[in-house]
Amino acid sequence: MAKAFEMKDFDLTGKVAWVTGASYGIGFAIAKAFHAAGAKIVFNDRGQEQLDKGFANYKENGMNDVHGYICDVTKEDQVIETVKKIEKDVGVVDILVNNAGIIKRIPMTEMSAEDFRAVIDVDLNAPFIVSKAVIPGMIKKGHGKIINICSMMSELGRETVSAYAAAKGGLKMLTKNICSEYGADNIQCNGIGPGYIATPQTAPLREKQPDGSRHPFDQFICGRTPAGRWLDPEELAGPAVFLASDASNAVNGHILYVDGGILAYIGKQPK
Ligand code: NAP
Ligand code: GCO
Repeated sequence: MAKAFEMKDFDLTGKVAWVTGASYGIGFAIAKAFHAAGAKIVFNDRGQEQLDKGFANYKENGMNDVHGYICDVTKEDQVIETVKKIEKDVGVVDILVNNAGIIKRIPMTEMSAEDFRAVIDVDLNAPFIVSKAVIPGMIKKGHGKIINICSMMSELGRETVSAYAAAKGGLKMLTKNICSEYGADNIQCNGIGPGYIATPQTAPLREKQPDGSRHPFDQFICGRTPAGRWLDPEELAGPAVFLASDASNAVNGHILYVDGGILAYIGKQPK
């Protein structure tokens, strides 16, 4: 018989949480929320300059106790080395968020195989590499939480994002497979599927036009979102804390779409 629910089931105190690529954007917002919930925060970036910018962002938000490492998540040797450093400096990873990601918006017939592979490498191969590196520690510890940052493109396609959609569709299935393979080790692997979030990654889609008008894509997305607006990275915080906490121990292999209703909505009817 499971124990009775308590609010402390949402508490992350004492947990070691690694959010990949969390110097800014969605990863940063999730790391901030985990910190507020009591977790020890680990983040990484590809170079010292980016890492220092990340530390400055955390410091600006009163987070002086985060741990940061230089690690390109596509490089397995760097990832293995980083896990060793985390385990020595902070502790065995309890919560992993595979957040680091890129997008290249190029019409498919104009996209080079190299560009396609580069997106798959960060958005799909890296979550495999990093999850593979942290799962043994989670098994030894007897529990673990993996959260993969999926996308609307885990379910839908659109022009110019073939590589990204292929990666995020694959990430949805990798999530379900980790659930299937390691659920017996008390590891829960779920996804968060953000809608359209105002971060540097989507800045080009919100840029003002030369005549000062709104970007056509900006208008399009607001028409596809019931609330008629872009979402803020902070709006992913609560769902992420839920999936990282004991409150979700019976949730596994699920993609939680935090999209303001985009996937449920045919779109605003033209006036
Ligand atoms: P972002 O602002 O572009 O931030 C991406 C982060 O990933 C950056 O910190 C970046 O670091 C890091 N990164 C990229 N490649 C890396 C690598 N090889 N090794 C280590 N770190 C790497 O993106 P975002 O909007 O916050 O998105 C974060 C995640 O959410 C991505 O997986 C994205 O696909 C997904 N997502 C975004 C949206 C959205 O609307 N924004 C919606 C759904 C899903 P550098 O500074 O070094 O590049
Ligand atoms: C795009 C956007 C999207 C968002 C996100 C939607 O070009 O369509 O970048 O892909 O980043 O993934 O969930």
